[in-house]
Amino acid sequence: MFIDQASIRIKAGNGGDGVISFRREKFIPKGGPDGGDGGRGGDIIALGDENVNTLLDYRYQRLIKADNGKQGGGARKTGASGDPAVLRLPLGTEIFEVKEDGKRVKLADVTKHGEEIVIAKGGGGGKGNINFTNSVNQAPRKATPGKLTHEIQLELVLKLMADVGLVGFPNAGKSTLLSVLSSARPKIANYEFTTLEPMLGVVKVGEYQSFVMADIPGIIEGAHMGKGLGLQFLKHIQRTSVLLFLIDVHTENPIDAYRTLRAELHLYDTFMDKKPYLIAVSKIDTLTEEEQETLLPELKELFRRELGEEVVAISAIGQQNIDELKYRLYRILKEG
Ligand SMILES: Nc1nc2c(ncn2[C@@H]2O[C@H](COP(=O)(O)OP(=O)(O)OP(=O)(O)O)[C@@H](O)[C@H]2O)c(=O)[nH]1
Ligand SMILES: [Mg+2]
Repeated sequence: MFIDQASIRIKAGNGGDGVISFRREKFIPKGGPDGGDGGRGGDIIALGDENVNTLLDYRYQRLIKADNGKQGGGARKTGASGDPAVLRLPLGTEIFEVKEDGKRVKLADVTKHGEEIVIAKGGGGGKGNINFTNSVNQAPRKATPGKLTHEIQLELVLKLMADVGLVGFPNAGKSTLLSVLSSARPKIANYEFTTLEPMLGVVKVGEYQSFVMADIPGIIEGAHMGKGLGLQFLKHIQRTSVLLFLIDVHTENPIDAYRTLRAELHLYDTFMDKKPYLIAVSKIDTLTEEEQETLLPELKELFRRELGEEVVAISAIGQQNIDELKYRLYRILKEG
């Protein structure tokens, strides 16, 4: 199951206490102080892991604790440090602390594989009585306790990391396109809202280059008010560099369709307006040869006239202009 949001509580380890202890040795009646320091508590660490794709694990783990530091010992022994607790997170996870008043403060954004970020530090160990000896007091009966940590409420939000995000009405052929361009195998069917969760695919460009494309559920008018599957999935294309609008060639009014998609995106996040993009008309294999020669140029001209846009006409199933689309997307990506 794909889960892109989770609430958890975390608690870094407490510091171990420092101890009061005195040397006891044969023939030495009064040994000096030898109480060691407490160990540090374990940290809570976020670790980016490209093999993790969902926040599912965190749905069921409500409190994640790191180990406490151990108390110090005699003979100047420092207590053992507590083991950290490591949260393995999918790349693209944003970590927020939720304060008591409900305010959210961003703590980290996990974007790289292997990247480690300390989310909460373990408490420092207390001082043992060896630290309190001075010229006046050679036998201090003083040690300090380890530092206590407290629980923190976190919210994890996964925003997939992709270069190109697919935007279109349901049934436009988004998943089919991803399946043709990459080795991803999304569910494809001739009904609306086939795709219920986002999926990523790696698109190879030439021998050495590639980019990542994200397929998300279809968008309909009113999505910003929760219609259809709503706009919750748009967060997964929020940080893509390029948007690819896909419009079924049989759409009655393709210009309106494009404007509707734009409006919904805008209502979700005005930043979407600023992203580089490309518009493609899909399923052109369903047109007769004659229609391809008459209707397509008309459609392209319409987009030029009304919006000043150059659209690409493609067929995923018929493999028409798929390479052109790929290279154009790649060029836009490189140019930014
Ligand atoms: N003839 C033809 N059919 C296509 C093409 N691309 C997609 N289709 C068909 O259109 C239907 C919808 O395709 P999907 O890829 O599931 O569409 P989608 O945009 O992912 O749909 P949602 O996930 O519901 O938003 C399927 O029956 C596909 O076989 C194409 O290039 N040519
Ligand atoms: Mg789909």
